[in-house]
Amino acid sequence: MNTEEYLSIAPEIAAAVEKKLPVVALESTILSHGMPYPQNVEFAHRVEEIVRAEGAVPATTAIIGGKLKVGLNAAELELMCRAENVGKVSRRDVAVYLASGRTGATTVATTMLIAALAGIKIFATGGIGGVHRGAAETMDISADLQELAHTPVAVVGAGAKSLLDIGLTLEYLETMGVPVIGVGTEDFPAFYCRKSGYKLDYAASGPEEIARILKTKWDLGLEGGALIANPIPEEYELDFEEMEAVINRALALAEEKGVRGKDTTPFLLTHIKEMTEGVSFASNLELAYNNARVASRIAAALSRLD
Ligand code: PSU
Ligand code: MN
Repeated sequence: MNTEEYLSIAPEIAAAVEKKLPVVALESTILSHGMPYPQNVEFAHRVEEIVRAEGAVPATTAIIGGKLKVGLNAAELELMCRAENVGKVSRRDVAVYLASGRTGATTVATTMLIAALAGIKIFATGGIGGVHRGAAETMDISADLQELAHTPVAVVGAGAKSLLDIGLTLEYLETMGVPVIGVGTEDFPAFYCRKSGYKLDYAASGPEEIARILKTKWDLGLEGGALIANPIPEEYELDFEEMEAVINRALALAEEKGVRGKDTTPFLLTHIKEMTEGVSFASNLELAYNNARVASRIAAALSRLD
């Protein structure tokens, strides 16, 4: 493999990886295609501050100027947040964007891929992509799930939005051998809600236990990552039934407009936000901050074990 010429890692991050200090990867699709400008700028900085406050180094990823960037400066964060001519880059798009010098925001799948190339093991996001409702017909299954099956990075997320088929998403992860570990809960969380109605097999007691599970998995050479399911803090939780109604309306609108492929997730997110008059946005911010906090603690625990 010849990855050096495509990777641009901030010196602080490269040094931390080298010394096995805690580093937490962060994605940029959440900035460019998941949040409005300029609120996303504040979020981008705040989430990095939270990682630092926990004693870890933040590593936001993106594709800029023909490079896989690991660690963005303020101007680069601004570029991703303005999102003018910034595409949404999943695994299949990576080579096209690099070779043609396009600017792209990284999804969960691509952030995992880049993190692994950079030697980063822990990644915090909001929620993962998954099996969409109606996938039996559309075959719309996020590349995030295949990435979790094959790439050795643990993703800390607040479960998945119920715009997805959560049951099928969990089945898929089981088939692909991806551990799904609840943070202090046996309920798989549904992003805005602490419970999705689906149960998990494992509730970890804390970061140390999660770090031990990850180390064991990777020591054994078991391929792939893990999903660390971290529920939204109670005080920011939204009502499940109300969110279901909103999500159903957004899904109906997507159907009516014939939205397909990679546009589906951003379309649904935008409309959910509009329909909830921004209430869901405040919850979205808080769950992502909480994931960054937990991810940093897991990264620190893993660094102590290594
Ligand atoms: N779910 C969210 N917010 C997001 C995403 C998913 O609640 O911002 C983004 C993530 O970057 C995720 C991507 O990796 O959407 C999944 O897109 P797709 O379904 O097209 O694979
Ligand atoms: Mn899709």
